[in-house]
Amino acid sequence: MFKKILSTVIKEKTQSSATESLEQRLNEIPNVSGKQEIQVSNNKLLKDENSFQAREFKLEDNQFSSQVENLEVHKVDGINTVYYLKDFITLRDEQSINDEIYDLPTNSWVDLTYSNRRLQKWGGDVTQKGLENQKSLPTFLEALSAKLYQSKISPKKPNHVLLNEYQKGVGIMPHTDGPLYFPWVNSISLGSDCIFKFYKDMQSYRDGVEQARVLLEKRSLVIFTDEAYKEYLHTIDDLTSDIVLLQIDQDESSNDLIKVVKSNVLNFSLTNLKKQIESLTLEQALKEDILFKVRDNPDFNYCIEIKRDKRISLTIRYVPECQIAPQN
Ligand SMILES: O=C(O)CCC(=O)C(=O)O
Repeated sequence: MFKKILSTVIKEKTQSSATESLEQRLNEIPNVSGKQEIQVSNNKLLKDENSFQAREFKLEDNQFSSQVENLEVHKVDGINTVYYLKDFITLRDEQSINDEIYDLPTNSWVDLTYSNRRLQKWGGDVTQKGLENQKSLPTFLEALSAKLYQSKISPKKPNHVLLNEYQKGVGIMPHTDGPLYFPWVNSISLGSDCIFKFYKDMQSYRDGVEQARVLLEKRSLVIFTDEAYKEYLHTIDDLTSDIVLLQIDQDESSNDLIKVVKSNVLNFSLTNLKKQIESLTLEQALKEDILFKVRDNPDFNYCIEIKRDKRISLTIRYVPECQIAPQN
């Protein structure tokens, strides 16, 4: 019989506490070890390697399997220190990572009582002293960590992963990731696109004054570091679809392919969505209900509605060995 691992229910408190590092509260969650104790008839405890930890996993090769020459080509214009890499993983990788996630022990999930979101943490407990109770990552997460590091995208080899599973319509409150991580977040999206927003502080959020809006497409990697990590809150709205606004200065009867002049998502020029829209004429896109007209907006005249689905994100970070005490 497997040793009972407590299932923990985390209760997030009020809105203001959502800006605290969720990670600090996550340390209440027991780690799921690669080894579990199996009780046999003579009462002796044996150790057995879990299949999810031991099994082989290989990511498919793509343009990010080798060194990325210049991360700056993936920089999101209009906000400092945010990078967006579409198709960081292949379609097949997306499916196999998804399969691996649902093969993990079901007791690794932590349900949030206030939200239709649940999460898992891998790697250990994030503390002032660094990563405690450190555990090796399941092989598929180790493969992603290695890909990020070997491609020289991530300056540190990630040792910690948070999996968030969002049901359709569910997002995450504005928060920062706190000082215990190396300030470089790698976040991969599976299953659904969504819009990710940055705000200066809670007051700006309440006032609806956002700093940036970035489209996260499935299979993409978004990175935020330095200023965007330290100075902004990040959030995903609770919505069943996201609207991307566009400015297109073309005649509807023109046979030319669409050329988007401007969008309200800052990374539009880096997305697959741009490629898809700009492969159509305006007439086609309107006829097929891909684009819709926007009225009474001085900046944008068309929009696209992107329906959400269940989404999983993998937040892949590095926790330094120990925190360096500030010098006085
Ligand atoms: O789902 C995401 O992309 C964001 C997750 C997040 O903000 C976090 O894990 O702190």
